[in-house]
Amino acid sequence: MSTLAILEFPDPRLRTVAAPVTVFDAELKQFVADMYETMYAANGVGLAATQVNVHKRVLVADMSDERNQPMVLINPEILEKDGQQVYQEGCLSFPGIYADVTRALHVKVRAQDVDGNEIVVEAEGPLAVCIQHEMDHLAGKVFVDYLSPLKRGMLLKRMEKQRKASA
Ligand code: GNR
Ligand code: NI
Repeated sequence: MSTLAILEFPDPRLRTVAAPVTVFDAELKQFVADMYETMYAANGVGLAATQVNVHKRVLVADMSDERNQPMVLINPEILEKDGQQVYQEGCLSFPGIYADVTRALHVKVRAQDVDGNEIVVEAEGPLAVCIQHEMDHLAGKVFVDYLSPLKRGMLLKRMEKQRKASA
């Protein structure tokens, strides 16, 4: 296993649209293990393959306090979504910045597991936020895209300042 490097904004590779996974082999299983290791090492609740510069439709998440409920969704598709919630989001690709984003409260997602078997996941609240946030990454979208230009500019300037201060 190994931890993978996480791309940080404004890296243009974060805008890549991921391709569907078609081969469910040992290499994919190794990649998923590396994504878990990377997510846990970075104390993230989720991670999309896009963030580690692999442009395939793979995401991992673990919303549990004990960090012992790993979930992987391959080729995820939203079947249903409803309701609305506002949640303060952060992103490993935007260190140190947080902002409220409005998303669906409840999502029903069809995906595949590492063996290629179909799974259907229903999620509400924070897990639903996380799944939508990760699915956005796979489409080349990031959470600051939802903010007003003014708010986005402020936060990105703040992030740049912190980056320089810690360099
Ligand atoms: O670790 C993460 N925390 C988080 C908090 C609120 C909403 C979404 C997230 S996902 C983020 C990890 C990440 O960047 N995934 O892409
Ligand atoms: Ni993110």
